[in-house]
Amino acid sequence: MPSYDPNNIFAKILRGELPCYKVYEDDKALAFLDIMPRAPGHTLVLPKAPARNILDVSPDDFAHVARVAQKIAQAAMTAFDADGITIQQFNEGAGGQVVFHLHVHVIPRKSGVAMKPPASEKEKPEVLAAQAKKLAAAIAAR
Ligand code: DGP
Repeated sequence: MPSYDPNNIFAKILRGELPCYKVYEDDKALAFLDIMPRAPGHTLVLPKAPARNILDVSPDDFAHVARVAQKIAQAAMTAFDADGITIQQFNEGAGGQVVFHLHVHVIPRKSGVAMKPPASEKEKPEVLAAQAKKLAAAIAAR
């Protein structure tokens, strides 16, 4: 497996070198909206520690990311009036991974509404900003 590249786009977001629509942060994890959402509220949860994917992440960091993903899924059910949640997590190119800092996708779903294809369309900044505010408030209220 290739080694971790500290110049991947999510590493730059974690260092504050690039912006994001943040919904949650603690000492070990950061969560922000996917800018090419497959459904409204599509969120990415990352460990702060460098990890390429499930193959090299520490079990404790992965467990913490899972805890944060659950918190976000529960909040997203109300914030986006969702009927369900899809969780996705890809590993290496062959596994569908495009950005090589581990991340878990939390995707709110409505009954009968298909997800858009991966990375198909950039959402408008004002829409993402409003959604991030709404989801962050729902997480903080839990
Ligand atoms: P994957 O590695 O296959 O899990 O896909 C990466 C996801 O990251 C994809 O859904 C699109 C999203 N994405 C790509 N670039 C950026 C970015 O600069 N900011 C944010 N927030 N999301 C991004």
